[in-house]
Amino acid sequence: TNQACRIRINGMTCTSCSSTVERALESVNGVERAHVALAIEEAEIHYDPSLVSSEKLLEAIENAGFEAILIS
Ligand code: 9UX
Repeated sequence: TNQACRIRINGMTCTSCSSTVERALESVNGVERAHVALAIEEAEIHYDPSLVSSEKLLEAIENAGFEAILIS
């Protein structure tokens, strides 16, 4: 793993929401670790760019039911 990105997540209102997103991200092949901060509505994800792209990470969040916007 040698890449990290930050994603803004809209629609999370409780810790179950943020846990759901975290699990969704960590289940994606190529993701090493994902941290979702509910208070600031952001995720930081470390991943292997040869296996997965930030676009796929956005998709995983959207599929879990939340709006996702790439920050960096
Ligand atoms: Mo918490 Mo989130 O009760 O979709 S799980 S609001």
